[in-house]
Amino acid sequence: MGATVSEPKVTADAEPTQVTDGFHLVIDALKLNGIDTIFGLPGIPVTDLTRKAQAAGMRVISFRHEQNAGNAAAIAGFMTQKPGICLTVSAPGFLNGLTALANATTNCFPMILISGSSEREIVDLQQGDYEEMDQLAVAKPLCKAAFRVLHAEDIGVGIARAIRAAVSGRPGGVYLDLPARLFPQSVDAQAGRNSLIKVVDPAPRQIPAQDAVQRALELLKGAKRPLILLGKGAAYAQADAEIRALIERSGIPYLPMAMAKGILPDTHEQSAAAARSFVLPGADVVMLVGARLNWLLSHGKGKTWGGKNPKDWGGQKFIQIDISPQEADSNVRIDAPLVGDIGSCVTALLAGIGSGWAKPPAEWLNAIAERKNKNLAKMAETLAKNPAPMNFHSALNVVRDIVKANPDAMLVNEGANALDFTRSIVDMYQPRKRLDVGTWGVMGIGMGFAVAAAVVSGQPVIAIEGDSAFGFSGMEVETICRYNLPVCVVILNNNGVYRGDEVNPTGGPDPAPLVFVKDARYEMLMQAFGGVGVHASTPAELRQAMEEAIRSRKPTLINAVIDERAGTESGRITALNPSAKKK
Ligand SMILES: Cc1ncc(C[n+]2csc(CCOP(=O)(O)OP(=O)(O)O)c2C)c(N)n1
Ligand SMILES: [Mg+2]
Repeated sequence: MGATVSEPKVTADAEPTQVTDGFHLVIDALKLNGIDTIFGLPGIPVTDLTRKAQAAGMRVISFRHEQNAGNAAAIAGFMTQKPGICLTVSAPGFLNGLTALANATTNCFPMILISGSSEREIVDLQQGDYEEMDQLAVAKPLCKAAFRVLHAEDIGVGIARAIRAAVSGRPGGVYLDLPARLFPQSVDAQAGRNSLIKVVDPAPRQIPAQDAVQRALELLKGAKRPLILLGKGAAYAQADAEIRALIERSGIPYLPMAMAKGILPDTHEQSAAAARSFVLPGADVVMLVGARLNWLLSHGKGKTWGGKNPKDWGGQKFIQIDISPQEADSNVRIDAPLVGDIGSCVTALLAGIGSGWAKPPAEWLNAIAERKNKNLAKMAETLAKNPAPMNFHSALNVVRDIVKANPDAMLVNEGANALDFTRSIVDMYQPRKRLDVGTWGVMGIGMGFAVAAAVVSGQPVIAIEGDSAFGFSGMEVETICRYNLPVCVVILNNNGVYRGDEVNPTGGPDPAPLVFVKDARYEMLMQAFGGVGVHASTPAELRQAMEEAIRSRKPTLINAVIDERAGTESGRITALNPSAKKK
């Protein structure tokens, strides 16, 4: 810490006193809590904070747009269980970061958005300051907690509260407002050091109640057609060995949600992913592990779950493991809520299961295996085709092989068809390797996630991007080149949103709203900043370029040309889009 204390200052009585200031206290407080990276974008009033943080040994990753810095911070939080830090300037920079903060909160990713802000007196009287905005008030409804620090002596408490709020209980986004005037405030160095807090046990375990564990076990024991559903909460929990033991010792088939893929390898024989539409309506007892019954699971009801009408419940009984006591009954009745952290809950269930647990009835397991094998054979047949031009399947067949050969690589994924096909075709082999659009299905996470994935893991990153999806964060290829990150972006380029063959029905000169410039040369964007750009129109070209990218670890962008007629409107979520449903 001594390194960040400024020069001795000579006071009136000529006694030299060591002083520190707001800048250094923020940096010291973060470092004291093991936070070593800031994702951000400099400008008034945080320019010096980025400089001083770098000088103090922190990794400072500067982006081209705050939303991407925010997404990077959020996914760093997901990967590490430590809050990712996003640093922005006031008003517009803050607002640019806010989308990522709200998305982080929705996805239960721990992050802290730290924004500089303008003069309180002027902001509060609305007298028109530079970048004037009451940022705390704006942020509050969109995140888990929001704090402002006015005095340098309170920085330690402010950072400690922000860390606890971000990672304890259900994780989420926290806003920390640091007004410009805070940074230059000077404080006696010793008093400053004493004001900092090293947060003890920031995410305390939450042990489930024994009667709740019993209730869950009894329900499981009586099940004829049990199913386990793993959500990204299960991935976040880093209880991989316990979860695997629970699944293997109980013999219960499981389904991973997109970001839970890889907790167990997707090739695990108990994975029912290839028989999803069979197991959801067929199961009689479903245990949710860190998965919410939101739209991604059709709210636990309707046809997906065997109900006759969209609002009908399917008759399953549910066990729900969740850290939030408010989650149960949010959509359908939860018969056995199990509230606690996932590691503790799964450990308690394992103890109860013991060694003499009877596997689920063979009838159920055989029926799943039959359905699964049929669907996998059908998929293999489709993947073996080699149409010209390439389609999603023939391109993703290559990606599937590359990921299999490089299971340590991180996989980032966004788009509509580009997302849905990748999720179902590309198997994952390790936990927390797949990072995607999450709960909101938001476009724009791509390059921010890719940068953070590379910075945090040190592993190669493969980003499978729809051409529309890529556009939301595409300028960050410069960031990828600047930091020389081992990121291989593959754009599945079908000339538009969902597909590229739509025409303006009036015959007028404007293109249809969903299509882009035809045959755009996205690879040149990467070349512009010194990276490798490849135009790939066959699976062989794609394979060669991806292999080379992984081998060389050079920033690479592969423009994979996909048949512009290949996509479906809205990908797999046509149910939410009435016009697509009609087609
Ligand atoms: C922030 C945001 N804006 C808009 C959307 C709506 N949206 C969903 S998918 C998508 C793009 C799909 O096109 P592309 O990425 O090219 O994937 P494709 O289906 O063509 O493979 C858009 C714009 C969104 N999900 N998020
Ligand atoms: Mg597209």
